[in-house]
Amino acid sequence: MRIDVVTIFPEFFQVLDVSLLGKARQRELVDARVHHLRDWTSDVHGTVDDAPFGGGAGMVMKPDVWGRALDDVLETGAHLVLPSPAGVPFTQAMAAELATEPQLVFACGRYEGIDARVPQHYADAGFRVSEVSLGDYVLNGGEVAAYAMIEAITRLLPGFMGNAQSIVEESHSDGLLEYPSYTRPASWRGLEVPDVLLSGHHGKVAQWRHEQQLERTRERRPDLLPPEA
Ligand code: 6GU
Repeated sequence: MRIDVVTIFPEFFQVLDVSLLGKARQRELVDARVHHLRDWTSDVHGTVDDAPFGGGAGMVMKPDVWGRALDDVLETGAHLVLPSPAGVPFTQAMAAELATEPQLVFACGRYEGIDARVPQHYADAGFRVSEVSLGDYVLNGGEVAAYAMIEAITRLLPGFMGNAQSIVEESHSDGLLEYPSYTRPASWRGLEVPDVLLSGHHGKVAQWRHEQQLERTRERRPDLLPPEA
């Protein structure tokens, strides 16, 4: 998979060199490239933003600069992703869909966002375009959100993870939160591991874990459960 990131803070993405994602890049499973938006500015100051039409606080990123950048970076069949607190919620299902795309281009906005004609133009030009939010809180810009999405997406690529079963069993892949996990010692600071996990009875372990998933989900994320019959 090819991933391009366009940002005014390319140094944020040094994180792409480390961890499992760094290894995936070394193994050429992921070809990730980071671009500096200012490379596409046309004035000596490298201006990327301007005051909003209609007035109001903050600055808006200029469509002409973004247009030159994205014209250069988007290849045929690319999916353009714009991280934004005003986007649709990013989910595990969306991560799985994006993991099947040949090229993802993340356009990281700062300030009050990118001129709204930019996503409109690339959608009109036939690209898939998604404005996506991580959740109901505000970050200073799209960079941290883009990295979170890149991590969620790339770990689903075939061959990325050593243990495919750990993806199947984890939180959200079955619509429920994950069950609690324990390791040695069986007794720690007066707290005991649940007996059933020491029983060696695989059927009972599976049943207990499913009950724990339901209980946790009821408690922490009732919105994930189907409405009660
Ligand atoms: Cl994707 N961007 C910004 N700036 N803030 C956010 C977000 C994205 N998701 C949640 N908050």
